[in-house]
Amino acid sequence: MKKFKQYLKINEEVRHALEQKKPVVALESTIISHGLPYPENLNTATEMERLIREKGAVPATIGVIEGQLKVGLTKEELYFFATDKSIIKASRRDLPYLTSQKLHGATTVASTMIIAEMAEIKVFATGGIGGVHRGAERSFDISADLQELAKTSVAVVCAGAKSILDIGLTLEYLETHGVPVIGFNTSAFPAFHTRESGYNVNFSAQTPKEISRLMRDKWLMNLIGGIVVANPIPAKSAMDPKVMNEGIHNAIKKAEVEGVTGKELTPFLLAELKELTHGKSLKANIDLVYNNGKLGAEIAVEFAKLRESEDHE
Ligand code: PSU
Ligand code: MN
Repeated sequence: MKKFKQYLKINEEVRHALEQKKPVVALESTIISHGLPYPENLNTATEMERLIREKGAVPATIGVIEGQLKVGLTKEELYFFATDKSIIKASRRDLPYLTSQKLHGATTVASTMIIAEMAEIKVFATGGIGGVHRGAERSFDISADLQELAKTSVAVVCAGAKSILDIGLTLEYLETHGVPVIGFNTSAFPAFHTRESGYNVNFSAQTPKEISRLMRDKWLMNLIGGIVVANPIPAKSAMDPKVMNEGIHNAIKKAEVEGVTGKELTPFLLAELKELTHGKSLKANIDLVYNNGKLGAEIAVEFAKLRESEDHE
């Protein structure tokens, strides 16, 4: 048995699906504990699971409870992540601390990818990825999500990256590390609340099936690492880029004045942005997460079909 398995706790439904090679979609818990306010966070997490099931895949929300790496959460556990204020945001560096001290942690994109890979889940749907922060040449603040995409073989379906980040540098970083960025029915790299960022994706795909083939080829060729599937926010939910940019500018200024850095910075900017846009960004955020959940499930379904047909060859 692989030694890391002792840390993993995969729930019955997910374990069954994985054994049967059925489609499974991983989901993160930082978005629940630190990305959205209560009760919207709980409703979103619950509805996300429902949407994924509706598309014929099994949702696997990931988080750390009492030092166990949990894959697939119960209703009570979702509630716990949505309401407990002591849960820390846990990225790669935090995992061994949590397991050795038997603590709780909400997993980021990076740590969710790690745990998904341990469980052999290949598709993960979320809101937005972390990236290179504006001013990173001074702060060195580059999200561990990018390093994870460089080395962990999971496809991450997201609505791009928020423009609280330097999107140009984020894309350069991904290019350096050989991470394909695929636009779903778009040539523009989306900026979370808006469908465009002023930057382009590397490639675009029109169907979930095309994306599943790219995943298969990348990993069959042993090109280890992740894939970013950039799925723009639905047009009806998208926000005005002018309003967003102004909000972002003010949020970053405030963070500088208050000296917010490190892992606190992303949640701080997100909360500020919500204030500044009077909750409109919250609705956009939830809509794009659902949109990603649905696409993630469709990709997982196609990927499972591909694997099945290969098993018969
Ligand atoms: N971007 C969002 N919402 C989020 C996050 C990012 O729009 O909730 C979370 C994700 O969990 C992501 C993490 O992995 O923040 C990145 O944090 P940092 O920049 O500290 O690496
Ligand atoms: Mn950071």
